[in-house]
Amino acid sequence: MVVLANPPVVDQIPLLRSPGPRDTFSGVPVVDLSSPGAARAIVDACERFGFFKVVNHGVPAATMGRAESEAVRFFAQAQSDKDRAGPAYPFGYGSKRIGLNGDMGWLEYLLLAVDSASLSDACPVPSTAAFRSALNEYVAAVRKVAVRVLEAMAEGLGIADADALSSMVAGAGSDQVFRVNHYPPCPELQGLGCSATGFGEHTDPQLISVLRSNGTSGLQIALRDGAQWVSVPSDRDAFFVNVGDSLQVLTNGRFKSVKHRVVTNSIKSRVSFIYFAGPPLEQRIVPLPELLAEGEESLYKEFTWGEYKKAAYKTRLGDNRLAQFEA
Ligand code: GA4
Repeated sequence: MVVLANPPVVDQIPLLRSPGPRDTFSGVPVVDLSSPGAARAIVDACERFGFFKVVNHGVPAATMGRAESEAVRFFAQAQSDKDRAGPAYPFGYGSKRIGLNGDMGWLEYLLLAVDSASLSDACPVPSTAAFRSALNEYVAAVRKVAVRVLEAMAEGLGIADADALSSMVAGAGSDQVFRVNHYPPCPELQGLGCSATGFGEHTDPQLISVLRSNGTSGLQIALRDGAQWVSVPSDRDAFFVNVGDSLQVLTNGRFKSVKHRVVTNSIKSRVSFIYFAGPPLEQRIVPLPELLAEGEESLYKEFTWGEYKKAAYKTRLGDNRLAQFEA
């Protein structure tokens, strides 16, 4: 067997086959959030893919654009200036290292805490007024989108309490995290047929994640339980929603958390914002009683979000985090 070493610049970062036009997924479900059919469409998309795109969400393009330009300005700084905003854990700037257990990706990022509807005061990054206010405006807007999506989802699932899901992530003490990712291009790999892994395959632990990126593609989702990876066409005007592990449990497996990853581009940089909607640490994550048929039992052992989060931080990115909680 011939083992080829990675080119030095991407040392330690796993390589992926570069996506081609045939990998493009034309079947991403599109939910028009302003339409009366949204509730049904969300449930359908969550059952089929655990993933969908949201249009007519009402967030002004200027809100997204301003946050993006400020992020680009932040990442364009000298490395020493960015490092001053680190380390990434618990919150701040990080580069290449993801999590605490050795995962690496071709990216730099900001991991930020959200309190109520804005960045947490306890989180000093970003420190410049312009970047902070742009992100606060964005976070307030994306959070509303998450709430509307979860309200429509509850309606589509036929749950009597319209706020059953949304209140978990928007009520007092909810655990909301915001992430700004920058995937620089990796020109060294151009023409080699392979690309650097930007963010390795994983599922998100929370209820849902709401993503917005610039016009550079790179996001891939797994179909048929990981048998096929497809590329999601980028759309800077839309949001993309992932079902996370906690929502999988709340629906007793009716919705599946979607495996996804990011492949870097050899020419263009990708900037993405992801809002992770999590419940308070003490929230019990168990199937909603209304979603259990008579006699149906939970597929999972009971746990709180705090317990799940703690366990998640001991795992590697690609691990099946829910496996240890299966009944
Ligand atoms: C995946 C979703 C979010 O980006 C995140 C990630 C977190 C991190 O980057 O610190 C984790 C990852 C994510 C799941 C498993 C653990 C924790 C990296 C990692 C290896 C912020 C989150 O909440 O979980």
